[in-house]
Amino acid sequence: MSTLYLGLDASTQSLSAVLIDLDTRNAVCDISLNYDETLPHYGTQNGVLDNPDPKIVHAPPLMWAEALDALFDTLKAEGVSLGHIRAISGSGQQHGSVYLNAGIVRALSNLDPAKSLVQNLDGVFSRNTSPIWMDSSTRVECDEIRAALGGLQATTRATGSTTFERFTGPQIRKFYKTQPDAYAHTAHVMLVSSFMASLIAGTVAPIDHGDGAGMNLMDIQRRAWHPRALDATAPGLSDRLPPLAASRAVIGPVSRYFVDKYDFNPQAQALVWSGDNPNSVIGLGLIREGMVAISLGTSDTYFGTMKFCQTDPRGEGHVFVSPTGDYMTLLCFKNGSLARDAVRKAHGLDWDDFSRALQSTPPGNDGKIMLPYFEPEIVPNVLVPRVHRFDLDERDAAGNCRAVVEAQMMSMRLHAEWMGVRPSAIYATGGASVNPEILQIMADVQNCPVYPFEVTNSAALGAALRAAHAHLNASQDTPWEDLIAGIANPLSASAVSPSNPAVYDALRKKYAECEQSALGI
Ligand code: XUL
Repeated sequence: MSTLYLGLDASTQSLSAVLIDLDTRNAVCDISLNYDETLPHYGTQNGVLDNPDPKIVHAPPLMWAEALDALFDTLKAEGVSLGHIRAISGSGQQHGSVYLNAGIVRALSNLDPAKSLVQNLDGVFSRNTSPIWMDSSTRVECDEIRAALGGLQATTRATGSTTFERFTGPQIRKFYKTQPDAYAHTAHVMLVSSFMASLIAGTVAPIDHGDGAGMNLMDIQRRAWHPRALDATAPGLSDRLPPLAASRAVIGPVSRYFVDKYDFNPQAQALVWSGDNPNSVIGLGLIREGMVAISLGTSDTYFGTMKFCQTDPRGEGHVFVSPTGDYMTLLCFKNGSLARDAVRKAHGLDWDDFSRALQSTPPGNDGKIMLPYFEPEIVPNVLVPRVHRFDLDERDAAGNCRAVVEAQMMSMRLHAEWMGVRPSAIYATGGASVNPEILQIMADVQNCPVYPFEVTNSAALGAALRAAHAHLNASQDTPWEDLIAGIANPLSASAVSPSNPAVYDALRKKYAECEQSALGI
């Protein structure tokens, strides 16, 4: 019998499944079900509901439950051996919250396989929609909670991040303030991750430390609910939250619902779920301090593993708990491919021309610097977009191409310094990671090797690996290194080594000074 582990990923637009076979070290199944296409009756666009106020972004939690049935129907119809799965875990888009009345406990423990999950969940929601991470409507509540916790630095030290509009605490506070009756009828507040885990396990699931850290409610050092943060958020909140747990925690066997309906083994274990970013840390193999992934997408993100909990005194970055039990950091730079594209288009270039421009200009760009805030920026915090140029002519096409990429890489290095951990290896993912010139600049600025690493579904893969790790470690010691070998490793043959690091030591100082003078910090 093969040894299968299942990882699910309830992301913004789809529910995905990755099934790994540890005997052959292969992903035997990797499927994704798009909410808009498969479940059009919820009326979502890109997985979210339309709202006249662009700051309000919600999704229907019932849709996620229906997607779970649809996904298992598909897997069963395709003949996937669900009965061979030993353990299941999952990943949820971070920060989103689900509100349920007291009826959920009974509904979960009596899930009837003759009905759908949607029918089983009839009448259990105290709020029909879930605010998700794209919601930015809680500025006032952020200010209130931050003030109650003693300001930006105190909040960051206490919960790992300062208050952010999308984080769950400010969202819960807004719900309590604007719909006090519905809040009073709420017996359980769950995250997307813990809601989905509750369905699989047939009981109210704990929230894991990784996703709990994205709520502004968890004491990041003690990994326990933070009583003052709870008080600052909403009355009676501690009674409405589940316990916190390490991400290797087993909730119990899968619910009978899945055994009877989809032929799961009754002994298959249901694990706690975590957020998509903590899961991706595992799916990308970032299991040791100093291992960093840089994703070059619409926005660029920088995330990595650190042993000790350092928080960002400027409040720009986040600290979550990694599934390895270490800490992980996340920095999001809004002007990623957005800015690279804006420069390319402004000079009428295609991507081959852009690469040629990088090849034809020297590392360090003869001291020409750009601050590429084409859009408001998250790191550093820039509210009013503006592109600044220093010793750089706006008409210099090649100089501007190099300047935007060097700026992005220097900004990442500069704004990750608070972590106190220098990267030893960087895994580059996302669309622009296919460009060797961009990776060379990354390697030079960070002065460490860069490995291009194309993975799809790193969150679902990470969840499957977490399931395997927890299941195997119940009977034998299986280090993360052994588990991920050959599954979540990049190809070392394609590494890009630093060749001009010294140039950037000087340029980084100049870049920091330009940033300080432009932003008045
Ligand atoms: C992280 C964040 C996003 C979501 C996307 O803080 O908001 O990455 O987790 O699903």
